[in-house]
Amino acid sequence: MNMRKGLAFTLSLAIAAGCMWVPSVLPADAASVKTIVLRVGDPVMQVDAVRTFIDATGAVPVIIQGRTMLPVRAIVEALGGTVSWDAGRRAVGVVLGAKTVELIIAKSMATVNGTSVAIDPANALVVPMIVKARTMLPVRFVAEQLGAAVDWAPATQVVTLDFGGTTILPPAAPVLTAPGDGSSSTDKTPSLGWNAVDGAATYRVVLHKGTDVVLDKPGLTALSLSVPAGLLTAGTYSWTVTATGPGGTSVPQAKPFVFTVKELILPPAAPVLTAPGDRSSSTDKTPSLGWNAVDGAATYRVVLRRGTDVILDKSGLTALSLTVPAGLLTAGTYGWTVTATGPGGTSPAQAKAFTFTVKDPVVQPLAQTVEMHVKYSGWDPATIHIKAGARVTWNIWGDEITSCTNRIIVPSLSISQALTAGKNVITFTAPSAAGTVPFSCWMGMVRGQFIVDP
Ligand SMILES: [Cu+2]
Repeated sequence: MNMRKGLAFTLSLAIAAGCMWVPSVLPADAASVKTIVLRVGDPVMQVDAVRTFIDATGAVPVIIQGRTMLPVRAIVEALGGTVSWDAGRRAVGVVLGAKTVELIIAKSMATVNGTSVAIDPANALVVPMIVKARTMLPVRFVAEQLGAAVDWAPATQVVTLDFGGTTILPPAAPVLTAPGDGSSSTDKTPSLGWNAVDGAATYRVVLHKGTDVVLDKPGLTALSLSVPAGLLTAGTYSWTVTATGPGGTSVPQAKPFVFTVKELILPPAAPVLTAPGDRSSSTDKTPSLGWNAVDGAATYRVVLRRGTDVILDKSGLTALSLTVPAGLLTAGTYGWTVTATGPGGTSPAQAKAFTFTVKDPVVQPLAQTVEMHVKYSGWDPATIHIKAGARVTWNIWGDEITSCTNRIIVPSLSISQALTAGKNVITFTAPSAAGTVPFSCWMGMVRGQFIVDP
């Protein structure tokens, strides 16, 4: 049994017996340390070929939050580094060569060469802690930061820190590329992309929603990862990518990228038009245009056309009808559509516009009845007032008809009618313009006239 092994065995006995003082007999050339082997629960570690106590109190590696925790002073010093303790800030400082790592009790973020680094991106509960007055640090994080490749043998609960003599630095944190930081979209299967980094063999993407890990994908060799369908709902996500290579694992991005998934809100459907019925017609020049409400609509827009001319374009409507203002419509045919707008956008218009026809009201000509008697003296009365455009019923009483007045003519209205005793009725439409309309006996002698009043 060689000297060193004997000493180590004695020391472990001493510890078992409860004595606190332990000398360190590590190799002179700390920088050449290749491997450090620890075992959970075992106060003795192996530095290359040398077995030594982890610390003078017999502290042993323990597993907390699935991570191996232990005082790292002996390890760091075995590598030729230094460990400092700032009681005020409860901060442990580790310096090895150009590498400076600071961890603070109960904090999940450490600082590596001034950059803030998550100790365990997937578990914020992995933090430095004081156990039995010993400062316990996560050995994987510390060792990886110092350039070791860390191996964990679950069966034997042995942790091997391989420094390989040559310190291969862990790769740098990858530069994230897409989706852009702070971007938002309705895409629920975004492709997360990053740039390759030297010394990286694989990448690990960790996607969070708040503190919840939504996706944790290690061992990636591609430079992008499409988020599987069904994983994301509307909300804001943050993600980081670390790179792992022979030199260890990179720090994640100091500031995770963030993107927001918006719920895809579809535009509302085209409203169903209700009134006036399609292709209806009426004399109403202020019709009420009506339509049914549609889901997801906040406002509506009515567009009324005559041919291609836009007669009315009203948007921002919240009601389900619009009365066409007076004075806008004249007789003719109109086409109209209604679109709906909501958070999801604007609906299409109806595939086929509804049409309606406005007719000028058929103004029933004024019906007017006038009386005239045929006398020997002539027509009685010989001047009769009628309304322009009126539908005139001319009752001619043949009281005293002669061979002269047995026929009456109204040349301008092409009227020529025999008159007989009793009631004779002539109907005609008065000229639409004011003026006079002469009439006479068929010979043109016995005269009379209508005065057409406007
Ligand atoms: Cu006559």
